[in-house]
Amino acid sequence: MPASFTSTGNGTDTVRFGVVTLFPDLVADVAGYGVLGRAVERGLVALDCENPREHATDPHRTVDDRPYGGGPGMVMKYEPSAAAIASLAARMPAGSPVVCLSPQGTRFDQATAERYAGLPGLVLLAGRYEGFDERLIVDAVDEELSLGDFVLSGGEIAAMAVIDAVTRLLPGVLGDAESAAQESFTTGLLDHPHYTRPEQVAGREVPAVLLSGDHAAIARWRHKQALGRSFLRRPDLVRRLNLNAEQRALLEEYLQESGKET
Ligand code: 9D3
Repeated sequence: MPASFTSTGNGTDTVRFGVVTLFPDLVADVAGYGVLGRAVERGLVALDCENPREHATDPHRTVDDRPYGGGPGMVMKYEPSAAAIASLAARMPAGSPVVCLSPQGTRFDQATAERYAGLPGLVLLAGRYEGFDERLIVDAVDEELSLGDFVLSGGEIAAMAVIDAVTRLLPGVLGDAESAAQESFTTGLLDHPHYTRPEQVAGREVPAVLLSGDHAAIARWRHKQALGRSFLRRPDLVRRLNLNAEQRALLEEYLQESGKET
């Protein structure tokens, strides 16, 4: 088979996500909706949870303990989480990296999602409390990922964000229309604004060009909007792009029309 016909490169076109979590029901519930839910139903992705609590050996099934050195919060114990990872690993394809969701991780982005979409499987560690004993991270974790600089109550919602973003990139998951729309994200710009019926609502009109039927003019307007909004809201994205002369002219036009100056 030529390389251009291969998809995930794992030979089965199923990506397996293993999640170590104290809340497996939360993970299963979130995975039941929308694009991800359909991908699971169709066997394009498999989801498999393992709960450290099932690997706690004491009568109280303890998974956390007080931090050495003192201070607030609790730390997830090494042994129950290590045993959960080992159990899960036995059901994962060879070469599935272990990724820990953590505020200390590097920022998750679309490039990371694309890299994971080429793997046969991925083990995601979702912590609670202050996170895992550092020795578990050193011994068992290949990468630490964060969603950004804000505080979540645990790693599960972050793990689901990773699973959702990766799943959308797998062949056959999105329909043709959705796949085509997704490609525009890869331009590295924010989206242009969207409008639907009615033509007038709350005294506000649809921009006339979108009703003109002039497809070239519409494409130019959308590109101008995408450039202008990206420049104002996400200058970091625009700097990375190195705009060509035509794009700089479009951006100039946007800024003039919006009453801002270069
Ligand atoms: C308020 C608790 N903290 C004391 C300074 C630190 C802290 C520990 C554990 C903050 C958050 C968490 C739980 N967060 C995650 O597991 C997490 C996360 C996040 O909080 N923000 C962005 N990305 C991620 S990925 C996993």
